[in-house]
Amino acid sequence: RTASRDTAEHRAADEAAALFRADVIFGLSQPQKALPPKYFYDAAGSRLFDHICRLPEYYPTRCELEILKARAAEIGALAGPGASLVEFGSGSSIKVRLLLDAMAEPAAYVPIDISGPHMRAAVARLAEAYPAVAMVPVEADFTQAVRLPPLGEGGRLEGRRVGFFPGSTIGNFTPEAATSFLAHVGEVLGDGSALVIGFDLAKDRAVLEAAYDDRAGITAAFNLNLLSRINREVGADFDPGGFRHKAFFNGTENRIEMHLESVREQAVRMGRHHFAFARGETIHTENSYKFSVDAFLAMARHAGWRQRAMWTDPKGWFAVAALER
Ligand code: AVJ
Repeated sequence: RTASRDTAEHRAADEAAALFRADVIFGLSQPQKALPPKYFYDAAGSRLFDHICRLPEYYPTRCELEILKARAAEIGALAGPGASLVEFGSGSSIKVRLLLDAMAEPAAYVPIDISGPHMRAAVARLAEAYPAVAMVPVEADFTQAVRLPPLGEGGRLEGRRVGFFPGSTIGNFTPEAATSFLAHVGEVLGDGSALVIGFDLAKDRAVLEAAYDDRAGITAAFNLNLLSRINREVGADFDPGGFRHKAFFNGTENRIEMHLESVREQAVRMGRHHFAFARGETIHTENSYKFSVDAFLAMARHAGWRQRAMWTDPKGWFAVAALER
């Protein structure tokens, strides 16, 4: 270990790698093997996800953009002048432009994302378009406790703090975990803050299943990329060709489930660990919960948020809530 490697940044990277390894070993040791969906987003996975958002079957992005465009002025008004926008899981930071354009003199944009390089590239593009807005990227796993950096003359974020959590990423959490996450976001943003949050609505099974199993196979590639990432970063020997993408709506739990199904009996090695797969056995890689407006609002209320506004697209497929505390 050289001195130059021993920087805070490298220590953080080593820690993240150790956590990834531990999460993989834990997840693959369960009776129902499972992996956390946050690990989809390495460089290749982030690019595949951006592709998913443009697929004809993947309606959430288009529906949400339609709502945000129609309601941008209202969101700008509730933010008020000089507000700071904090985005949880910012990815390519495309939707946020609609909000920044509608806000009066936004003070700062604070994207929080687990995929550092992808986020920094997006922030560099944004900084050019919004030279007056302070760009404060935070490379962090927003499902863990995050602290906002101090900002502004008083060492605090200026203006109102407006959280932005688009895309129905809240649907990755179980309802219990979603409620505690919403409470955590409330503590991070503080009293007097607002939260603009998108969530996906229950709808026809065929529409849902097509959105998570597109004809071009991009969602399949996104799901399978997780195995290549584990091979590369944790030193496993998955044969991605030995698994197939599976996505279905679980009507009891109101969620799309994604799995990777082993097409044959096989074993996977990871250092001294050894994971056996029966033919047809799956790794559960993602839940994407679909909500009713009432069920969503019940979670938000339990987490200490009040409803300020609730909007849906004309088809009633997706919803955006504006919450306050
Ligand atoms: C980023 C969690 C909102 O659940 O729709 C898209 C991820 N997975 N296609 C979703 C995803 C497969 C997406 N979220």
